[in-house]
Amino acid sequence: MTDLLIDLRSDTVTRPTPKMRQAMFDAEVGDDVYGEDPTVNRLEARAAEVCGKEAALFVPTGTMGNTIAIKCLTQHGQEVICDARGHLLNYELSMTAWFAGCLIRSIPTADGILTWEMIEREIRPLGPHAANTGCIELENTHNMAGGTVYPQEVLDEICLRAHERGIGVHIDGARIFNASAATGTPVSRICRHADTVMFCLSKALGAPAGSMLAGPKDVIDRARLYRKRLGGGMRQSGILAAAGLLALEESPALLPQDHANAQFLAAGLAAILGISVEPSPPATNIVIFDTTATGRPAKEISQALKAQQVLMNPISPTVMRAVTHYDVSRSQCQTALETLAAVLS
Ligand code: TLP
Repeated sequence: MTDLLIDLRSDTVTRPTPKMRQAMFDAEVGDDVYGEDPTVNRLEARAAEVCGKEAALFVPTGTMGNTIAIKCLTQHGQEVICDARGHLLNYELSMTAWFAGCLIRSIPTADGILTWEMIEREIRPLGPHAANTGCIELENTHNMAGGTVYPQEVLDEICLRAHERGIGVHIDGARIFNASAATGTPVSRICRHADTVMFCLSKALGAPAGSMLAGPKDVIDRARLYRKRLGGGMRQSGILAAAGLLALEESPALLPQDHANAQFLAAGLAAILGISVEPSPPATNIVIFDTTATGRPAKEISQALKAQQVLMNPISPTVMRAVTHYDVSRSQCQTALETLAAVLS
């Protein structure tokens, strides 16, 4: 990427900071498959502590973290309940089916936020025709619904009621630190009643790679074996964990700036004729906007922007997404808005 580009496609595009690169250079390493990488061990212990869980596992990607969590909380042939726009359902190559052997029962929501009332209606006991519900998956923040955040009482109620029914809950917390920054609630409190939580070091937190899966020790012990089965035993991965540790300690404090930039972007987008932003203002760092009334397909707008060095992805024929992160400044957001206005005029 050249520095001329303003890349709002995702917060996955951040490049490691000079401090992260130095930490990677200096990292003490060992063979993590033998449990001998001191930097990975430190990262796993710290991630467990931040999540308020007994143990945590360093995995290469968020997709692998979710895949393993669902496998650990279900048995072959069960159902997994999630929101209809969930990443688990739409962007993970059906790993729930492929690896865990479960079907997803999705529930449409207005804002990506499920409630116990919605979920309870879809819970199935095992019977001659129905597969039973193995676990519930909640996405916090919700990516494609526009970075929305679970109200804590809604999340708690889902977890506590699900447990009464013997059903586990996994949080896809790829951006749980954004949820924490938006609400002022510590991550450990957000996921207190959930069984497992996955969060990404390589999204809003800015590390070059890696995610964490946290949960009870016996679950994480099993998760470690599944990680190996999936080809995720990474040997001297302390090189990556070193950047992850820095991201975990230092990046959460920067997230309010990304959220303010997203609100700035959303306000500017809403002022452009034909564009509507939903939800507005965005709660975190993801801005979803509808381009229908511009009369131009989202894909075409995206291509025209790209020709002017501004990157934003379409997520449907009439909807686009812009994601703020530490590699886009307020003035670059301003330039992106001016470019979009010019493209549409
Ligand atoms: N999200 C990516 C794309 O896959 C859409 C993005 O650009 O936002 N859960 C959530 C909520 C995610 O947003 C993502 C990635 C993942 C899981 C998967 O993480 P990775 O890409 O590390 O497998």
